[in-house]
Amino acid sequence: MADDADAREVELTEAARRLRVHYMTAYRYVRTGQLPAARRGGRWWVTARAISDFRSERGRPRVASDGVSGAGSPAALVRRLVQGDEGGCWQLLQAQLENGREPQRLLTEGLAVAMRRIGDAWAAGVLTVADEHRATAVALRLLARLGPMCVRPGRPRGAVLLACVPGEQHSLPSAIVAAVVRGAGYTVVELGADTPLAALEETLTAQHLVAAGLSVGSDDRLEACREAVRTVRGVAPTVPLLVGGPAVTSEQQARDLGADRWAADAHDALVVLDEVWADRRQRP
Ligand code: B12
Repeated sequence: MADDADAREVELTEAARRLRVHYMTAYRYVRTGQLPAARRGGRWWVTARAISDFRSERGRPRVASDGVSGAGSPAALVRRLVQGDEGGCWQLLQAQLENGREPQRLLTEGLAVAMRRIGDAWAAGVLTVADEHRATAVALRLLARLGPMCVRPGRPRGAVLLACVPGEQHSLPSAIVAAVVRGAGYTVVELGADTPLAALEETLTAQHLVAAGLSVGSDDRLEACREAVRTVRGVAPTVPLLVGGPAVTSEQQARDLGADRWAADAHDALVVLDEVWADRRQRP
């Protein structure tokens, strides 16, 4: 009886509710190996036992909650990003690489976490828009260094379009997705920040795609996202469409925007793309 109840699985959204944390926090626990979960049907599943174990172990530190431990805590990275100190940032990241940390992880659990903290500090009025711009400029150069290191052996997997919706200036989130997806063998057609609808149409007609992805950074761009989704559907109705970004925090929200799939971060985007790719290969 007790074993059955322990083994019963719930979706990660429900696990987050039971742990009283945001979905993205629970997701990061999964990603950093703190909360065991299984992926099925594009969703994460957690056993009741794993949730209660997590709760009871919560007091005992295992790894830093953001997955970055040892040399180069996010606080140090945040400080150097805001100072515009690229050399200092690279020193921290290089120490992590020498510690055996994967470049993909440094992007999604190092740089991304540091940038999110900068966002929280901006929202709290501690940092300015200028600080955000300075940090992003350095982060993009660090991405240019780490990106090529993300390449893993394997066969080429077709082309994926990635674009920020019209008016969207948050370029780093989708640039990180592009680096990780490119590293996994996909050809990424990366259109970057503020992609006009006409450029989307032109690329969709010119390119045979495995999938397309739209990135949205803030709520004021969600309407532009709906319009971009309509444009993609109009030109390439059979191309699977993913939506993600700081302003899209759930599968349901992505589907409400008209997309087929959502992913919380670059790793999840790769899992979803591999599912889409495998699915398309099976269809005649
Ligand atoms: C730097 C920054 C800026 C810079 C951008 C500079 C640049 N060239 O990129 C500037 C100063 C321009 C800016 C402007 C604004 N910003 Co700003 N910005 C940020 C900040 C601090 C970092 C962005 C970043 O790089 N994030 C880190 C990356 C890596 O994000 P990530 O979510 O981990 O990315 C992963 C996933 O989202 C996913 N993903 C991303 N794209 C895609 C696409 C697909 C298809 C898929 C499947 C997955 C996927 O994978 C990524 C990698 O793992 C964020 C803080 C934050 N939490 O992100 C605020 C933030 C995004 N900004 C915010 C806001 C409100 C604004 C402004 C509206 C402020 C204003 N009033 O002017 C404007 C809007 C501008 C616009 N829409 O274009 C809010 C958004 C809140 C909301 N939901 O609306 C945030 C969250 C800050 C906060 N805490 O409130 N910003």
